[in-house]
Amino acid sequence: MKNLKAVDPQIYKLVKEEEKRQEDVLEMIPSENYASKAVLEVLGSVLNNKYSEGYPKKRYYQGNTLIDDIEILAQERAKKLFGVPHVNVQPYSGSPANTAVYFALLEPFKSKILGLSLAFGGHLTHGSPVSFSGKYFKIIPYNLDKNGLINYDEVEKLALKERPNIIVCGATAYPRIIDFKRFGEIADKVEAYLLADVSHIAGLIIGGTHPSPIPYVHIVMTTTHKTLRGPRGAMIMVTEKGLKKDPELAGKIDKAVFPGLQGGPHDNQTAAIAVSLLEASKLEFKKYSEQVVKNAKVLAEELTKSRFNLVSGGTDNHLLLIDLANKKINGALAAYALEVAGIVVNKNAVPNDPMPPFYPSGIRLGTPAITTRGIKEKEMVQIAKWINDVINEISSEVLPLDKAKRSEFWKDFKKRVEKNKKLLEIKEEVKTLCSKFSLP
Ligand code: DSN
Repeated sequence: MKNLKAVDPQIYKLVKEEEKRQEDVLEMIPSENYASKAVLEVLGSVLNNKYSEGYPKKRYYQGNTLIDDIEILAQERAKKLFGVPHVNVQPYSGSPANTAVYFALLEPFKSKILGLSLAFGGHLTHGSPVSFSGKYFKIIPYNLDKNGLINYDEVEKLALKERPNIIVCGATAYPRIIDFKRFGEIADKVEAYLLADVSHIAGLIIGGTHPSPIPYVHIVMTTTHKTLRGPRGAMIMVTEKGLKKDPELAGKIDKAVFPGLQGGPHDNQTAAIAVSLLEASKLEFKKYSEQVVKNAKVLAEELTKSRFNLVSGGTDNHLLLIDLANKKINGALAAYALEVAGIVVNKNAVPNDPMPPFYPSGIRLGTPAITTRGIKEKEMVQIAKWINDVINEISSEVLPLDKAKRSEFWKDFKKRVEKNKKLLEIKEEVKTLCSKFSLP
């Protein structure tokens, strides 16, 4: 990055520091990953410079012959890999992609969306009242049962009662296999469109470690940067079943993305999606996907041995959701202390969480990024031990229930944690482990 260094030393320095941070810590936020050098190269290429409103062979600007080839390659690779007849690779990211699906199929202030509520692991765009999805459409949220599992009978009852126009299946914090077939039957019964948001598990679906929704749903949306390990971005896929229900579906989706919602696609992002789809078609990616799940299962077993309370009792995929109530530690405090020790996770609400979203009772952690580094079961045992040690180390810390006292407490807590000897020792051990597993 010699040019960046010369032009903007401040940004250069920050990027280099971030590179070092990413090298030295265990990135365990389950939605994060490390894209390959090839993906990063094409993101930083001259493709950034082009405008190409429209779709291949139907552009509003000149000079797009090569961009057409790139977008067609991305489309063809996605179609082959997922087994779908139509794909749109232009959405800037997951939220705009879900927005486009709703705009294509629903009427504002009238249509109903049945989706997993945010507090139980759904995404903001699945109908949270604080997002456009909850403001512009009528929301029918479903929750998880007391074991932290989707209760398909309850979803069906709700669907029969409310007759939603669209049902969204998919989550951001659900550690178990999603029964897409069952969702398909429910949607068919009430004649609703069924959208699978597989952003978290797309890489597992490609790798064969999570069942595919394709035969059962009408539309599949995925971001491209989580388990799929590509650039930031998203794709909307229309299935055979979708085209059978609505022969106009592909056109409606495309029109909703452009010109409905977006302007010119980010062509460097499109090319990077194409590259990551090629990478995901290789045997190594299948092995990667299997290792992601193996690592998560070992972590779940080891943490359970240390009396961590895993929502749903374990994991089938890449992530774990831990309710820390029995450890008497708030999720926000735990996430902060873990970061000081070099283990980066996120605080997260747990089902029926009595605490507010900024100070939730749990943490969410996952294995996609550390598995990309080459970390395997043996290291997972050590990582579980470190997590347990960190939580034990802060076990006397109690977040004040009185809101007014919280900011003072936070300041002191941070100071205490940042100079905690044990945490700083773990940080060094984590760094040593990380030095043996280089980034792509
Ligand atoms: N921010 C993503 C996640 O962490 O799951 C969802 O968009």
